[in-house]
Order: sequence, then C-alpha cells, then structure tokens
Amino acid sequence: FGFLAKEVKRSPLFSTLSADDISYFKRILGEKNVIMDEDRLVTANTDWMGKYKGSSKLLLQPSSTKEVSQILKYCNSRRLAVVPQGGNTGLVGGSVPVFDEVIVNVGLMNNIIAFDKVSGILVCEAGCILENLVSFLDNQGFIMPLDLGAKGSCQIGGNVSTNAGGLRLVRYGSLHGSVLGLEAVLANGEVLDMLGTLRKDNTGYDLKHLFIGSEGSLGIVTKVSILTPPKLSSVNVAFLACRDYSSCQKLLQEAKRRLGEILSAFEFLDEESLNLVLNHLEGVRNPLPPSMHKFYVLIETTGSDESNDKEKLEAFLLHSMEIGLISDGVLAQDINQASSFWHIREGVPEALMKAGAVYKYDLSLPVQKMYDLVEELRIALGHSAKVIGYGHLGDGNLHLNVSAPQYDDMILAKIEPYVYEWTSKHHGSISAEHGLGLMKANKIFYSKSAETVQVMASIKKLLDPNGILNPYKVLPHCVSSDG
Ligand code: FAD
Ligand code: 2HG
Ligand code: ZN
Repeated sequence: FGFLAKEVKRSPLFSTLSADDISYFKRILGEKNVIMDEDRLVTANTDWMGKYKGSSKLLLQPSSTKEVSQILKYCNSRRLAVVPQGGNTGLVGGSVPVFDEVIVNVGLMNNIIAFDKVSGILVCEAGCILENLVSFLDNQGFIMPLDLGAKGSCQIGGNVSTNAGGLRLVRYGSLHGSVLGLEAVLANGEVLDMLGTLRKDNTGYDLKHLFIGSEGSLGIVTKVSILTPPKLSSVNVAFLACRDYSSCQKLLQEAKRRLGEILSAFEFLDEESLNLVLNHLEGVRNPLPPSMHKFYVLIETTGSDESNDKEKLEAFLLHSMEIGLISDGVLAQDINQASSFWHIREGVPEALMKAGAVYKYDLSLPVQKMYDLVEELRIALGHSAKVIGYGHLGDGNLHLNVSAPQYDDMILAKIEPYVYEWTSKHHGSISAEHGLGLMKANKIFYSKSAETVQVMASIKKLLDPNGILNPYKVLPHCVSSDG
C-alpha cells in the first residue's frame, strides 16, 4: 500500500541483520525457535487485514523472560529494531514490521503460573491465548474480564499491550482496572518485575499502566496478573430491533437504569452491518422476521439468580416495547441461540474482510452525536463505498467502517482527514480501543495536546533510548527517536 511507503522511511539508525546475529540467536534460543522459513515469515509479516506488510527476515520465539531479556539486550546493543507480536490480530498495523524489524513473539510462553480461587487472581505468561484462559477459568468457575471476537488467536500479552476493550467492558471496566500487575522487559534487557497480585497498592508511581496500551513501544510484556470475576449462573441474551438511532440511545439509558448490575453487554449494529454479515458469512440468519429495521441492539445480562434476572429482563423488554423504543426482538431460549446472536455481532469484522477493501475507524464519541458521523460520511461518499456503523454503544465506542471493492486513494481522500477532524471537533478519541499502531501514529494530535505527546516522547526516550521497540508506531515521527 503506497500510502504507507510514502509516509515512512526506514531509519538509517538501525542495523541490518548479519550472519553473526543469527548465530547468536540460535545459540540462546535453539535452532527451531529462530525462524527464517519463507512461508512462516510471510504470515508473520502480514497483518490480519492483509493491509500492512513488512519484510522481516527473522522471527524469534523465546521460551522464557530470560530469553526475551537476552534478545532485547543484544538487539539494543546492535541497534536492531524489534516488533513485539502476539496473535497478530491487531487492526492498526502495529503488530507487523514496517521494514525489516526482527519479530519477537512470546507465544511459546503460554503457562498459567497461579490461580487463586478465593480472590479470582490469575497469574500467567503473556503468550497465553485468550480463549485458552477462558477455558481454564471456566473449569474453576470464573471468567475473563474481557472478551473479543479475536479470542481464538489473540494473546493476553497483546490484549494488555493494546488495552483491548471488547464486548464486556461496560460491565467489568478496562484492563487498567483489572490488570493488577505485570512483568515487562525493557529495550536494554532489564526485567521490570511489577507482577503484584494486590487489589490496592499505592506505593509510588504505578508504572504497570505505562505498559497497558503502549502497543509494544516501551517493553515486551512477559507475565500478567489479572483479576477475574466469578462465572455467574444466569446469562441472557436478547437481539432487538430499533426504528432509529435515537431509540437505541434511549434504550441504553433505560437499560443502565432498569437492568443495572446485571447488564453485561450493550452492542449495536446498523442495518448495513447486519446485511453484510447475512451476505458474507455462511450459516448466519436474521433472528428477526425480515423487515425495514434500521438498527439492531444486542443486550446481554449476567447475574446470579435465574428467575429474578429473567423477570427483570422481560419486564425491561416489555416496558421498552410499550414506550416504542424496541420495534421487534427475540430473547435467546438456550445457549445455542445466544451464541448465534453473538456470532452475528462478532462476525462483522470477518464479513467486512470478505466484502473487499476496508477502511477502519475506531472512535470514542458522545453517544448522542455518534451516528451523525456515519450519516454524514455516507453523504460525502455517495455510491463509491458502503459506510457501516456498529460497536460498543454501552461504552460510547463507534466502529465506523468503509467497505469498497478495492483500496482507492480517491475514497481515502474523502474519509481522511474528515473523520479525524469531526472526531476532534466533538472532543472524541481517534482510537477508542485498537490503538494507534502505524495507521494513526501521525494522527495523535487530533486527540492529544502537543504537551502531552511531548511527555510521551520523553517517557519513550527514557525507557527505549535507541528507539528499537516498535519503531514508526504509536508516536508521531516528529517526536520519535527512530529517525
Ligand atoms: P498483536 O496484534 O500481535 O499486537 C498488537 C500490538 O501489541 C502490537 O503493537 C504489538 O507490538 C503489541 N504486542 C503484542 N504482544 C505484545 C507483548 N507481549 N508485549 C508487548 N507488546 C506486545 N480489539 C478490541 O479492543 N476490542 C475488540 O472487541 C476487538 N475485536 C476484534 C475482533 C477481531 C475479529 C479482530 C481481528 C480484532 C479485534 N480487536 C479488538 C483487535 C485485536 O484483537 C486486539 O487489539 C488484541 O488485543 C490484539 O492482541 P494480539 O495478541 O493479537 O496482539
Ligand atoms: C469489534 O468490536 C472489533 O468487533 C473490530 O473491535 C472493529 O472491525 C472493527 O472495526
Ligand atoms: Zn470493538
């Protein structure tokens, strides 16, 4: 994609790999964890969307914190740039090299270290796949405080590094609340042990927060300690239709007030999003009779009392129907039906991929204004592309996607900077949950002041003076030290 190559140049400060480097890595990691195989490198160089492609010649798979430390110490002294990679499900071009950076993936570090059934605190290595943690906890009667469509491949280290939000943030909050501690390796190989398991600990600056959401630019996360909620016995899922966006908004207000503590997800899709899923994913059908509904809302409740929870939800649905907020709806009768509703919502990113080229925007906006942007962009783009809006309405997070037959600079010119300026004008964020990566490193000023970005650059300089960790990402080129 020309637009990336035009904007970013390889920093001359970085070395290129030599035969001696490879020998060193083979010595510390063993032959099989130093990967130079073409096919595996193609996969590791390409992001989930197939939109960002690097040209790294080397993928390293450490098995311990000590090995991560040895790798980084060596790369730092040799000025070899590094991309930390987890499940490579990131959506902003942050997890793949831009040029020939060495890829470091901690996927072999996938042990559960400890689980305390009394407190619900889980300590594990960063390479654990989210879904594996979900299964482990299920056996213990607990759940992960985060859930997302990419759970089958994303790693907890990647989740922490992106501060992933997901489908149940409305109930359990962000990872800044549930991650209690972590271990990270700095660019010079130093290991920062902040793997606390305490709910409360006000001893000085809480440095773990720097690594939550810094997208691999300050260190490699190697271990995580996380507070997990108990698995509650009664889960209900409803798939509802609303006439207009204003009804979705009012329904959210009502849901927060009337469902209160049992509300565990409030997601929305517009008609275009649903059609995309129905047209592109096999075996998915609309749970509601075909009609002219403009919006769909998925509500999940999770509580401890089956009959009370159901009664509460049914009363809420009835009331919402009576006052005209819901025009149709269905309550899942069993777990299979519930997961088929979730499949529709979680299937939107995959359906978008199947539909062609996609431009993704992940915005935090005041809920009242959020959908105006979708409608205005639709007018600006006319018939040249499809604009779809969906996302985590309960968190004020819009996933604005533009789907076109192929990537086209004329379409891009109509979307950007329009979407960023609109978001900035309404005091929103240009990255609600996916991060900045490569895609938005230079757009940070739409959401952060110059002074704030300067402090971020100073922190980066302090922790990674040679700028070897995930260069060209997160911070804008004008303040970063990667040249
Ligand atoms: P990667 O994609 O490999 O990496 C992401 C970033 O983290 C990169 O900058 C990388 O350098 C860094 N990184 C990875 N591992 C480490 C580590 N151990 N130490 C330091 N840095 C590291 N995101 C949401 O927030 N909410 C959603 O609901 C959501 N749904 C998604 C659904 C689908 C179908 C897909 C494809 C993606 C979705 N995402 C979502 C985006 C993505 O899954 C998340 O950002 C996820 O947290 C990334 O984890 P990963 O292991 O794949 O990391
Ligand atoms: C989701 O919520 C993900 O499904 C992906 O964050 C969002 O495709 C997107 O824009
Ligand atoms: Zn999302």
